[in-house]
Amino acid sequence: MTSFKQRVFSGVQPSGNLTLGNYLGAIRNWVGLQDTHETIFCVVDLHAITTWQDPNTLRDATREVAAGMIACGIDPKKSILFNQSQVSAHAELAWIFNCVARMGWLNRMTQFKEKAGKNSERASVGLYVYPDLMAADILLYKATHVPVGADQKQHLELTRDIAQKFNNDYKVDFFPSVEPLIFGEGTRVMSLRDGNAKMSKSDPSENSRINLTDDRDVIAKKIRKARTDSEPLPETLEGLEGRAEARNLMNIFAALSDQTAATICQQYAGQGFAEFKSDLADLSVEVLGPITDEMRRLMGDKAYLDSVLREGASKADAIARPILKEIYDIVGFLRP
Ligand code: AQP
Repeated sequence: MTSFKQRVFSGVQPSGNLTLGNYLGAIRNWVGLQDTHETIFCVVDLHAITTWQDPNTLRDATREVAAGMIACGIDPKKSILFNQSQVSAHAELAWIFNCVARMGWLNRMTQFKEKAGKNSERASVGLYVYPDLMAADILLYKATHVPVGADQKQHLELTRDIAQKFNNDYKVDFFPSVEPLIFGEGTRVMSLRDGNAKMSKSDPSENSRINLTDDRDVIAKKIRKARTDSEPLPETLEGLEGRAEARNLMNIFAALSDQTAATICQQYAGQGFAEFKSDLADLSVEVLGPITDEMRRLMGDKAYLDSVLREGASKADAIARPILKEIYDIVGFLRP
C-alpha cells in the first residue's frame, strides 16, 4: 500500500441492504479517495446492533455490505476493508469516549431523536452513545478526513468536540482535527415515499428505497411508484420549492448522470413525470446494473469475502493497537 499523508476512515452499517443513498451519498465518493489518501473502510457491525439485528441476518448483511463496497470499486489491495467487531480497540476506545462526551452533547443529536422516535425510553443505550463509538472509529486511526453524507455532519462535529476535550482534559496534543469530506449533488438522497425523510436501509417500506441488489424490473417499478405531485416539471429549480419528492428525484437523476439538477430541470421543463421517471429508471439500471451483477458474483464467494475482512482486520488492528496503547498511557491505566 502506498503511504499517503492524509488518512480517511468511513463506515457503513450492515443493518440491511445497501441503498442508492449509501451509494450516492457515500461509497461512490470513496472510490476516488483510494488514489489520494490512505483509506480505511469499515462494515460497522457494532453500530448495527444499536437496533435489533437477527444474528444470521447480521452475518449475511456484513458480507453483503463488503461485497457491495467491493462491487462499487473499493479495492481491498488499495484500502483496508474489515468489519468493526474484529478489531476490539473500537469498543475499548468508545468506552473512554463515553466518559469524555457530555450528556448535553448527546442530547442534541438529531439522529438519536429520529431513530428513537417518540419512544426514546425503549431505545437501546447503545443507540444513544452511537456517536461516541463513531468518534472512536475515526480517532482510533487518527484519521484526518471523514467522507460522510450530509446526514452525518452533526456526529462528525461531536467527534471533533470529543477529540478537543480529550486533548484539553489530559493536556495533550494527541488527536488531530478531523475534517469532513462532503461531496456534490445527491449527497442526501431522500425516501421515494416521503421527500422529507432520508432514504434508509431500515425503512419498513421497501418502496421507499432502491437497493443495490434490486433487479431492473424492481428498480423500474419503484421509480414508477415514487411519490410525486400533479404539477409539470418547472424550467428552473426554484419551481421545485416545496415539492420535496420531485426535487429528490431531480437530485437523484443529476447525481446518477453526473450533471447538475438545474440542467436536468431544463431538459424536462413543462413535461409531466411519466417520461422523466421512465428515463430515470433506465439511467438507474444502467448505473446500478453492473454493481448488482458484481455483488451477486461476490456473494457467491463467501470464502473470498471472509478472507478480505480477516486480512483487513489484521491491518487495521496493527494501526489501532499502538494508538490505543498510547491513549491508555495518557488516561493513566496501569498495565504492570
Ligand atoms: N439517504 C442517504 N443519502 C445520503 N447518504 C446516505 N448515507 C446513508 N443514507 C444516505 C450515507 O451512507 C453512509 C453509511 O451509512 P450507514 O449505513 O452507516 O448509516 P445510516 O446513515 O444510518 O444509513 P441508513 O441507510 O439510514 O441505515 P439505517 O437505516 O440502518 O439507519 C454514511 O456516510 C451515510 O451518511
